[in-house]
Amino acid sequence: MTSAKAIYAKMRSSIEEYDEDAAAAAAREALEAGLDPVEAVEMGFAGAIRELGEAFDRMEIFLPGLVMAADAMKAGVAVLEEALEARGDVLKRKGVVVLGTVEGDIHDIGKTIVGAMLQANGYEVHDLGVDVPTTRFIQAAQEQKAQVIAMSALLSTTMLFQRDVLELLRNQGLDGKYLVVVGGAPVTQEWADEIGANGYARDAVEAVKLLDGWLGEQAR
Ligand code: B1M
Repeated sequence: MTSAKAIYAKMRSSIEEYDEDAAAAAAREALEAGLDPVEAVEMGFAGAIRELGEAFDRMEIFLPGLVMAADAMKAGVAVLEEALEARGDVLKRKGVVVLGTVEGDIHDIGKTIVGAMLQANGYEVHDLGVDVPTTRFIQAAQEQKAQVIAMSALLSTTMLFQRDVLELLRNQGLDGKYLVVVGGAPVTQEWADEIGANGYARDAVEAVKLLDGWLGEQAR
């Protein structure tokens, strides 16, 4: 059987080569080899896409390249996501989460991984997608009778909308009704504290731990 290291190398080069089919094939190989889907995303795909982001920053590659790399990563993540979601079927529901990437922001890979991990760990996740208007988070939380509002932001300009959602909750007298978790590359614990979010998660695994700390007990 191919080693984990060799599979991660294939996953990595599929992103560097903008190859969607190769990314999906490498993700399937990771599953067949029994690798953990979340670890496979981090070890195989995520490092490569972050390095391309840095190359983009240095103007060594251009936006179309980054878009094609992201498409390859999405094709690979979609394969792993299915496996994560299948895992979730056997678990008891711990709580309802509305999740989205904030207004003005179309980055969806990290958010999708967080959603898949939460679902795999027993949460009912309503993924609102990307570029989600501030009011929509609250409306969806009310409609779905959610306990948690989860917001992803990848841009230092759009993370400000996380604060807007919290302000709107306060203005509507809904302060404390929902547990609010924020995340995304520019987001920090300090930012979460500053805007009055209930929690911050660095990655998908941390997000599950955080929500389990809040809601896990009620499912037991
Ligand atoms: Co964009 N982009 N991008 N981009 N992009 C970044 C974020 C950037 C850091 C790249 C760079 O310049 N080095 C930079 C932001 C700078 C800043 O503001 N600090 C940037 C920029 C500038 C832009 C544009 C403005 C470029 C332009 O047009 N000139 C533009 C903005 C578009 C918009 O949103 N309005 C743009 C566009 C794009 C693409 C469309 C090309 C593509 C996105 C495709 C897609 O998502 N469908 C893209 C990509 C791929 C990136 C990088 C390279 C990779 C993001 C990614 O998918 N990472 C990114 C560089 C970087 O992040 N270092 C970059 C992999 C993913 C697994 O990690 O998303 O961090 P991540 O998610 C993690 C954690 O953050 C966390 O868990 C996840 C799993 O571990 N997490 C949460 C995320 N959400 C969470 C929520 C939680 C908890 C944890 O609870 C709710």
